[in-house]
Amino acid sequence: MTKIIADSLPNIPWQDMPSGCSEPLWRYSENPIIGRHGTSVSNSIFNSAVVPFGKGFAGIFRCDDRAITMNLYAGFSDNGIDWKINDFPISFEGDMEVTVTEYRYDPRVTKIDDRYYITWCNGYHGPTIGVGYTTDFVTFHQLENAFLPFNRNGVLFPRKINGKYMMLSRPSDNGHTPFGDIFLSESPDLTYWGRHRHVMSPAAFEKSGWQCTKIGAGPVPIETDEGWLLIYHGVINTCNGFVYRMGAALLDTDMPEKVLFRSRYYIMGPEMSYEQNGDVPNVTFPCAALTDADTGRIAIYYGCADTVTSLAFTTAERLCSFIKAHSL
Ligand code: BMA
Repeated sequence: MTKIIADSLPNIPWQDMPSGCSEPLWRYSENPIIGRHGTSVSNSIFNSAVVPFGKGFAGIFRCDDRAITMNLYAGFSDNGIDWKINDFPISFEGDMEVTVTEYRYDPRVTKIDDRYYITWCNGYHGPTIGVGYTTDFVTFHQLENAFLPFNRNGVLFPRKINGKYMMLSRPSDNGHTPFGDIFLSESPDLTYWGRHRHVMSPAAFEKSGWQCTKIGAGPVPIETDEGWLLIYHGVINTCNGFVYRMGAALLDTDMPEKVLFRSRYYIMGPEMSYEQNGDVPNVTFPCAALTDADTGRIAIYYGCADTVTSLAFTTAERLCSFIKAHSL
């Protein structure tokens, strides 16, 4: 049995696996959990991140407003399913050269010590990785951008490894990047990042076509007794445009640049109408996962068609067995 090494979360949102399910993940029956008009100003709410907070949950949401301005909004929930999201975007305190907002999107959140760290794709003369933190989801502090433009999908590990903060990221271009590998960088202080290491490239089309164009880290990696469980997105370019599916890999605990297993088959892709239809069709884009160490349960939050937010479930054991049985 694969064991999750983290806190227990008895109130993790959950639905049992439907009988006869043969997939590694199954969807929440009431998806999507957040509709496009989840706030009074939103055009769409997707690619968002949640964490346990107080007796319930808090989150950082990507809301594109009705001017299609991409920004981050805080939200709160008692059960992880019904969310109340602020009508106003987060405003960060910090160096004004860095806090000036061009655009912000695709947040991830992880708790390290007593701070909830947020990483996101931050417009600073092109997309790069913004970093900030909060302790209360009311006041937000912004640190230096982690990297030079252009970069996306910056995801922090939930603890230091060998005494250093660790971040996955995906160097990119200024447009809808037709390439992309996942890299690992380390930092002593969350300001200066270096010792960059290659982790994974897109797969060869012949071997695993769904992830042959680009890949990017999804939720914060989940620590297990078999390594870091990384859920990621993989993209193929088709005659109808990009299709975003989800995959998973196991990375070495002490050297996360070392890939132990990586799924050849996708673990979920756009199949439901809310995943296939929306502002950008055929996108399933995971940005957060809640875990319960006692039961091994995992609840994955993912954006659907760049329009709404949904929930899917699995267990560490089910997902890791799947990756190992169908490894690239
Ligand atoms: C990526 C990002 C994501 C988005 C995806 C599909 O480049 O912009 O936010 O979900 O494209 O449009």
